[in-house]
Amino acid sequence: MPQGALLFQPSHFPREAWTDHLRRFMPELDIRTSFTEAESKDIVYCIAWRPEPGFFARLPSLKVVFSMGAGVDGIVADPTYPRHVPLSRVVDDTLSQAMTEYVVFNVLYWHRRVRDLEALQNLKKWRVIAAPRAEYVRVGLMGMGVLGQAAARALKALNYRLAGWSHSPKMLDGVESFVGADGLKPFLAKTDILVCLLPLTPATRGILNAQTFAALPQGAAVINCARGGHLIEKDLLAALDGGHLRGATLDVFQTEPLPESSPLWTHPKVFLTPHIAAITDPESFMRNVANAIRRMDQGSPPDNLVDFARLY
Ligand code: OXD
Repeated sequence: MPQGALLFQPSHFPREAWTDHLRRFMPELDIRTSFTEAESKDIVYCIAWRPEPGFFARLPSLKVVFSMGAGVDGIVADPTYPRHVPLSRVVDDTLSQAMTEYVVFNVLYWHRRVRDLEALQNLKKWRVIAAPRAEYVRVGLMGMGVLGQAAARALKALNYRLAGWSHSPKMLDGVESFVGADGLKPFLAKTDILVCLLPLTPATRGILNAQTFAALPQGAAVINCARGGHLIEKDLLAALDGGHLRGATLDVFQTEPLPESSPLWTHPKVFLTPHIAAITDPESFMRNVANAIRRMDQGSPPDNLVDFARLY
């Protein structure tokens, strides 16, 4: 029997729909969606997504926080997050599958020149655009964690030439591994389609910048499905407008929702989506939360804990 209540913090999600799943998996759990100061001590479990800074200071009895996403940057951004409280992030086959679909679709989008073909269709122009064979297209994955590895396996099945760049060496059959600061330039030099799946940390913030784009071969494309904070938007626009980059897919932005005034909305070389690359599946997520709480009651820690030294 869980000791204490669970708070579902995310305010812009349909709370009832999400918490109903948890009620089904754990009817005995006291689930709350708000609290007064007097009630704050009851809350020992918390499901969070981008809370206001200072939010965690109001919860003195926390035993665990469950991030509603794979990325936890929006949670650790709160300086009052108590670092002794374990933070569990989403690692789930449904999320990996969704991200893999998004990455594969967008690699194909730039490889098979869908943007150019659509433009021709709009002009009613019949012009053959032949795409190179996949084995000659070099796809570079920045970030070789669970999501990067899942995407790599699917791209490999399509015969792409693959490389991965990561903080520590990751050996995956058919994927050339590049590591750390020294490995970045050689990795970029061999990348026709760059996919960013990195966690957002102080070390990776702004990594998609003018220098990075200049190190890519002429005509490369960039896909950012990690965080808006990775990208220096004005550097991307300069690289697209200057002709060095062929195109970009963006799912995430510095400011979300993307303001109407952003030039990215209408840029002819940008395909953008509203942060939907891989949306956490409520049922699967809540099943995992219920299992983790049960395990904690029996004295075991939850899975997929964030290492606060690395911030992922
Ligand atoms: C995530 C996200 O972190 O959806 O999972 O952005």
